[in-house]
Amino acid sequence: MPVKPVVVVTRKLPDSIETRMMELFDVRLNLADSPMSQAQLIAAVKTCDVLVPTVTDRIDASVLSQAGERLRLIASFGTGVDHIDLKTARQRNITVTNTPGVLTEDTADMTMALILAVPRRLTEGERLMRSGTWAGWSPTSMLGQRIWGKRLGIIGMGRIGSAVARRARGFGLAVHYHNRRRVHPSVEAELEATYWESLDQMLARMDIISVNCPHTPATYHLLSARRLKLLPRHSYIVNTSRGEVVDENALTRMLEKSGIAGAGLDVFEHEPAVNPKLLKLDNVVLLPHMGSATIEGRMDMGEKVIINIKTFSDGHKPPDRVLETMF
Ligand code: 8YV
Repeated sequence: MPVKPVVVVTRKLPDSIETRMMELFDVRLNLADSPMSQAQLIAAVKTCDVLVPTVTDRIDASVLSQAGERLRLIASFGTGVDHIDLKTARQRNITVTNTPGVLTEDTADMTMALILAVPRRLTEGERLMRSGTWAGWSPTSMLGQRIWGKRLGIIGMGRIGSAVARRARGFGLAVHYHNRRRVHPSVEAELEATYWESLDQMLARMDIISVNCPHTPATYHLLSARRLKLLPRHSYIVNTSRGEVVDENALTRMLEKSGIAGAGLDVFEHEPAVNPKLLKLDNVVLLPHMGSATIEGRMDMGEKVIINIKTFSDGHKPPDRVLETMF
C-alpha cells in the first residue's frame, strides 16, 4: 500500500475528520453527500486503495468482483457490516474494518428513549399540542402504560443490548434476554438479566421487546409473522438495530389490527422507504435511523476509521478487523 493511499469516502463526514484524512491520505471526498449509485461505487473500487462506505452503500459481490487489484481495505464508517459481502471480500483478500464500541451508549440512549416514548405516547402527545386542539388536562386523557415493573426482553445481548439493560434497570424494568450464547454469569448478575434459550418462549412473556442483534443471514426476519403473533397484545417492540430483523409488513399488519400495542422504530427494511401504512398509525414512533447520530459519536467513528486505515497502510493489523466468523 502506498504511503498516501487513495481513499474514497462515500458520504460527507464531519469537517475535522475530513481535514485529518486530507492530511494523511490521498482522499476523494463526497462534499455533496449524495448517496453513490452502484455504478459510482464500482468506478470507485476500480481506482482506490481504501473504500470508506456507510450503511447507505451496498458493497455486494457485483461491486467487489469489479474492484481493482489495489483495493485492499474497506474501512466502513459504522458498526453494522450487513451492507458488505464479507465472504467475497475475504476471497479477494480485502480486509474489512468497522467502528464498534463508540456508538454503543448513544444507540442505547435512543433505544431507551423509544422504550419510554411508545408506552407513554410521547409523540402522540406532542402532535396533539402542535395541532392546537388540546382541551386541557383530564383524568382519563392520554393514558399510556407504566414502564416501571414491566418485563423487557432484549434480543441480542452484545455491547448495545447490555448498555440498554443497564439503563432499563434504572427505570425499574425486569431485564430478560435471548442471545445465541448465554452471557457470562458475572454479566448476567451485574445486569440482573434472565436468559431465555427459546426466543419463542421469551416473546410470549414480555411487555416490551428491544431488538439489538446484528442483521445477518441468521437474523433476517428473526421476528417473522409467526413469531410476532406470539407477542402478548399489550406488548411493544422497539428496533434500533436493522429493519431486516423484523418482517416490517407483518409488523404493520399486527399494529393495524392491535395484535400488539405499539412499536418504536429507528430502522426500516428498505431504507429510506417506510411502509406507508406505518405512517398512518398513532401507536408507532418513527425515527430516521438516528440511533448513533450524535456529534461526538460521528467524530469517534471518524477517528476509528482513520486509525484503521493508518494502521493498515503502515503494514499492521487494523484494530477493528471484521471476520465472517464473528457472525
Ligand atoms: C450508523 C449504524 O449511523 O453503525 C451502525 O451500524 O446503524 C448507524 O448507527 C451507520 O451505520 C453509519 O454507517
